[in-house]
Amino acid sequence: MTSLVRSSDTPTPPIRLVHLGLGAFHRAHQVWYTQHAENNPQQPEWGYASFTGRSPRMSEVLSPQGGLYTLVTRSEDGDSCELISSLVEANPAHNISRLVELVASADVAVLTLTITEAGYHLDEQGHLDLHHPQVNEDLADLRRRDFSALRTAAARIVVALHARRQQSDVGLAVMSCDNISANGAATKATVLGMAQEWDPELAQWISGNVTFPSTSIDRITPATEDSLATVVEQNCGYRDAAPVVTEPFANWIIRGEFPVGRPNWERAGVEFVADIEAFERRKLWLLNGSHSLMAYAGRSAGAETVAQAIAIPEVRSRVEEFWQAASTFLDQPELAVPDYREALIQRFNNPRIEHYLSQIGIDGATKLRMRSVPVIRRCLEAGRNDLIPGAAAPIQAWVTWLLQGGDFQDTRASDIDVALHQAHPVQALVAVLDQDLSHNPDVLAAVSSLSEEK
Ligand code: CS2
Repeated sequence: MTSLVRSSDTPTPPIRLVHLGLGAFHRAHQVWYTQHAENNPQQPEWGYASFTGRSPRMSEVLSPQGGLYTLVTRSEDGDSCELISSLVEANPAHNISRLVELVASADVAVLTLTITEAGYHLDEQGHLDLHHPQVNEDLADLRRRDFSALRTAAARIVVALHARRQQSDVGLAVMSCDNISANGAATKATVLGMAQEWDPELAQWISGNVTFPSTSIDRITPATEDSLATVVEQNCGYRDAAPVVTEPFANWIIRGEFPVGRPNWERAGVEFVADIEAFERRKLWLLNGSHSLMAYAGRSAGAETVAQAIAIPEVRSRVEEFWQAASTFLDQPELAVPDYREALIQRFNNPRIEHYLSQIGIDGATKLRMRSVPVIRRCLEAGRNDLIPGAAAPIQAWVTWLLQGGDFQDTRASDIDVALHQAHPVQALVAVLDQDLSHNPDVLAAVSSLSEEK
């Protein structure tokens, strides 16, 4: 059987988009949307050069295929396969000189990011965390002008923008596609925070030339399993070393400016809106919040996947309780929350998407701060303390999981470890998420209700 390679017949667009965080989600979402946005698929105009996260594996596997891969869209009824060709270069994260070279070019119009919630290194106030060791190490490297081993996305972007200013002196859109509320503002905070510390003049140039659009992004995309290659072989008759599986549903909402152009993403169904916050909250709270809740409550009840978790009546009713609290603060009619909730249940129920709870459970300390803490805050502001048990359900499930000795993979693992060994671990764990809430008796009661203090 032949292997997948990019031949001279394959439409190959010029590189005009750069991405940090080349994982399955990027390939099922931004690259797929970009391919579908082309006016003439035979002469595509927008190609992606993307950089991996920490592991270089994806660039090793995709490079021999010239960036080509198969997207398998998996519905309850079956699979459909599509060859994606809009990714034209797959680089390892450590190839910083290539990143700088690409971003310095005026041909590149947009830099997109999926660097995970923890990759922004923001503190509770939403500023760049200057106490974080990696931020400090990067600042030291920037000051001695050694750019070869920069660790944080912020420092890499700042160095690339520095080169763009020198070489092209034209603007750029830097657009987060991570599950963070106000992700445009978060990106601006991390990039400008780093630039300000290193080179205030560059920070000023960035403020005047670079935009940070906000997005709400959605497509459930589990980690690829080995068996997917066989599905592709059977359906397409070639061997693909890097296929991706995703659900039929896809959504992308954007607010912001693109100073030097962008693909015609509307053509592929992207919505451009003037006000994005409510849409962001709907997605982050209802989908991601309940995902995190299931990641811990589901595993405590013996489930391994989302479909298994939502089928357990106690887990489902905790999800409904959380949604009830969150929906109270999502009352604009255009959000159509009842329909959205119903559609979520169907998406979660898709038995052919094996979305592992352990994958969703990674980095809970950062995710819950964005998915559950804001709902609790809304309850407190509105004096609706009766809703706190629902709003805090994801945190309660996380605390219970940790106190039961459940495993965890978290960039804040050392903070969690310290909290678990305190005299009052429940309170200490809540403090890992939010100091203020850890002093609130209603929140502590809600979080402790089923978890046992050691
Ligand atoms: C999930 C998300 O892993 C997680 O934290 O909640 O990746 C989720 O599947 C996507 O945001 C869906 O769009």
